[in-house]
Amino acid sequence: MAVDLLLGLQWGDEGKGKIVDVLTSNYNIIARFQGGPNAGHTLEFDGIKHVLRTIPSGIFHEESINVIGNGVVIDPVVFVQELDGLDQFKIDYKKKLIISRKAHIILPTHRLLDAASETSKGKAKIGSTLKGIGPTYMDKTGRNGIRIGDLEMDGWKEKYRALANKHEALINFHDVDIQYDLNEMEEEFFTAVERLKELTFIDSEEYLQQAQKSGKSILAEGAQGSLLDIDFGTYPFVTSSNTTAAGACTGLGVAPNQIGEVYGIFKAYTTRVGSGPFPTELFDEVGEKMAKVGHEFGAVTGRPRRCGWLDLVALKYTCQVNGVTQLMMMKGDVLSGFKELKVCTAYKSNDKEIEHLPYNIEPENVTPVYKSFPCWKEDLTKMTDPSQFPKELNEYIDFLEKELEIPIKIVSVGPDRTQTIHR
Ligand code: 2SA
Ligand code: MG
Repeated sequence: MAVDLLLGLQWGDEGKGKIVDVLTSNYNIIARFQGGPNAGHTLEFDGIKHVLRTIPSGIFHEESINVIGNGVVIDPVVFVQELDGLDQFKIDYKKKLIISRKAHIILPTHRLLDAASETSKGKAKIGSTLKGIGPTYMDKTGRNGIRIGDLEMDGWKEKYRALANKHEALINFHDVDIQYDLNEMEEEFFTAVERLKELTFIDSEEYLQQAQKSGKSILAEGAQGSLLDIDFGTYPFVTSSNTTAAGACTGLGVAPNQIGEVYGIFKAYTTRVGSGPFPTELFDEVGEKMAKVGHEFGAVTGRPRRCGWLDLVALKYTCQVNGVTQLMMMKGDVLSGFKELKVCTAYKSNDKEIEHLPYNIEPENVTPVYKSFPCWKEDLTKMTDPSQFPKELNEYIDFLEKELEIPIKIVSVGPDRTQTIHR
């Protein structure tokens, strides 16, 4: 059976956690392939809200196996906090959570390096979540990293010490004032590692190939969004992994011809946390209303998210890079009662209208060109069927489908599992 993918098409926080949770009953295995505890996947059901960071969003389902693939970076300290969270709900994660030996480990000094690097950049900072993501992937590509499989071998602590010492020298090199107690951080880290070692480590590429052969269905769960992709995102204001479809191949060991459906998730408007260009960003009360009604705050850091209109130029680009086959529109309910809606259909750049995403989308190079729509007034949150959709919402959906040439199969009308409408 093919491996289906679920990806965010904007700058993250599109609602991937919720949709994986909704789709999980169709899949035997849910696998994460990139990113790490910088992700915050929010799931809501039975009146409780859960935020997952490294653990795949299938963990709450009785039957599904959850795989953390080789492309993921794991912070044992955060991971154990996540396990503690699951303990409260009596989730038997020892049975349904498995980790690739090839996944890299975030060390305490990676977190410090992240902070030192960001502080030294001053105003030019990336707006990192400070979880040590960038430095860990740097050590991966620099061939210095420590992997989950190392924990099963003798001598990994020496390797750890050598790397941590090097990191300390690098932190000093940044010459910034960060306060920390490394001994305390290491104690917490080594304790967490012991707990992590109670879980099952596997060669996940082999596991997933065998699972496919035996007819198991697999859903790969993306983290962050396509515009944060290290190659195709708004570099350098991106994360350090490939968040696009290709990342699932390298992050799980799945071949390109084994990919089936590519589900692309987008919000009916756009949000972004952290720094970097955002052509359709709103700085007025309309943007404030989106943030307020949509509860647009970072699931991990609590940072307020920047809000703006839907950017179709960017969305077309990410649909293309990912080969999206089905779309899911989230948070249309947030826009109910807005005076009007706008969609950016092109950019004005050097006095020309362009419809592709150019290299530079900083404000000095592009100005959005908008098409306006009347907005729906009805509360969507109680709706259960597309036949109840107001005319204006249908018009909005039809327009987007026509422009993107991909069907919108799910419309989400609220955070809860049940507030999901299939078309
Ligand atoms: P990093 O930490 O090095 O990956 O940060 C680099 C950029 O990537 C952005 N980024 C994110 N954007 C949206 N959501 C993310 N996850 C959390 C959430 C974020 C939070 O789901 O709410 O709680 O603040 C996420 N992770 C990374 C980040 O803002 C930088 O622009
Ligand atoms: Mg999130």
